[in-house]
Amino acid sequence: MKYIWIIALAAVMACSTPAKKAQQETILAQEVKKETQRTWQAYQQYAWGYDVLLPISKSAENWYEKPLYISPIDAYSTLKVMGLETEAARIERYVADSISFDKDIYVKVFEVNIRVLGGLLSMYQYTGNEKILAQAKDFGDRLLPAFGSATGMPYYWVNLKTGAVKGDTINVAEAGTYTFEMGILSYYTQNPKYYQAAKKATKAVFGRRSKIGLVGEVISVETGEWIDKTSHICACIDSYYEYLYKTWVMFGDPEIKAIWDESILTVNKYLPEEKDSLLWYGRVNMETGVKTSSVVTLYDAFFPAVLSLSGDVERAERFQETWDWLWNKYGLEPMAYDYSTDQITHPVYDLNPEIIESAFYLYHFTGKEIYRDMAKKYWDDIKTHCRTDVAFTATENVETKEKRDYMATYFLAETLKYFYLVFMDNPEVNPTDYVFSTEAHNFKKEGFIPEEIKKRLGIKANKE
Ligand code: DMJ
Repeated sequence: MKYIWIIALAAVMACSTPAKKAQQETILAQEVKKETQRTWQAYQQYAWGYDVLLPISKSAENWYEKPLYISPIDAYSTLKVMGLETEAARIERYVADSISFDKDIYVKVFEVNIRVLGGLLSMYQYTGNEKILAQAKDFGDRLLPAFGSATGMPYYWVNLKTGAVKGDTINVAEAGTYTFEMGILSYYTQNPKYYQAAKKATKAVFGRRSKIGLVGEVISVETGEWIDKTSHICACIDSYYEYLYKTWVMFGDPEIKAIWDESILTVNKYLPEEKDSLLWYGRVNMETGVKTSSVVTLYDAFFPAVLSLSGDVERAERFQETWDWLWNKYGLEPMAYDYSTDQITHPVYDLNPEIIESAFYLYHFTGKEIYRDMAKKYWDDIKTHCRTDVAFTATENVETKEKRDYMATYFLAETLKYFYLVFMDNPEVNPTDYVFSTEAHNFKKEGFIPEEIKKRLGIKANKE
């Protein structure tokens, strides 16, 4: 009798904890991987040691007077996700043994935080190589002087060698997109100072919200005065919102959650606008909530991903429909578009990932094939219009499809990664088990122990 009970109990347990389905590469995922290998080969052949590949002239470019190796550091996690071990190992060796950030150059704090620091941290997550952590810590320490302003918001530029800063006017994305990378750095180094500096910057933005709860676009880091009071979710603010939610998911900081809760309500109250049955998020004055413009940017397509992650799948699906409509209108997405006049206001497409990222999240959370079909269409269009004989390149104009000689570092870090993942069956790396940085560096939640997070990041429980 006892045995029957044990067998029955085992059967119930087996049913309640179904085994995870094994991941599998579909034919499309294999194609994306092959294209990634081809593109990576081009970087190695024409641009190794430089920041960026120029795929048409088959040459290379640095962002500053000296290289920061941005493409390989940014690309590393994509190569790992695809199982391209030899390629990834070469980057690891290079970063561990051959590079130094002790360079007398001013760098853009926001851009190098998401690309270089984020890339180094994901490299450490994958390798456990202490030399990589030392590089990440060194780089984070070189960024920290930027946060020494009167408000706690970072200066636009910091000199990696001297710690000198300049640029006291920044946009909100540049002020508040640090808690994720700096939080991970605090976790790995067991020193809260990085997270605390980043959180202070985020709180400095939120603390200056208007009476109706909106933030503007551009702010002075020294006085905290708003220089541009336009509120939106477009480029220049976008990732501020993204990091509020992702910081909560990753670290469970209740203070950041409270900021997200209040912000998302306000955003959804003042910004949405329906036109011809499509849902848009426009621009309004932060103090009055009155609409000032209907120009949107392709960056805004990050929002369905964040909405679906936060549980608002219905709104996410509606907003993704809008971006899908715009993509299909031109066969690629324009950088900026006015939905009232139906005019492109900036025609370039720089191989950006956002719409693919959102298709991936929505496919994951809804299981609806339409999202994979969307991604397939984007992939076909990018292959048709942006593929070169060695890699992929930006488009000068989405109407003429004229090419431009530049492959942004996020194409390897984000765009190709999201294509690969949306085409995978049951990907191991998915938005339930991992949190993706704004640059798509994927961190496994399991690797961060809640009690340790609190200690290492200095997170206090909410006051009741
Ligand atoms: C990426 O560098 C990051 O996602 C950033 O937050 C904004 N978008 C670009 C790519 O479009």
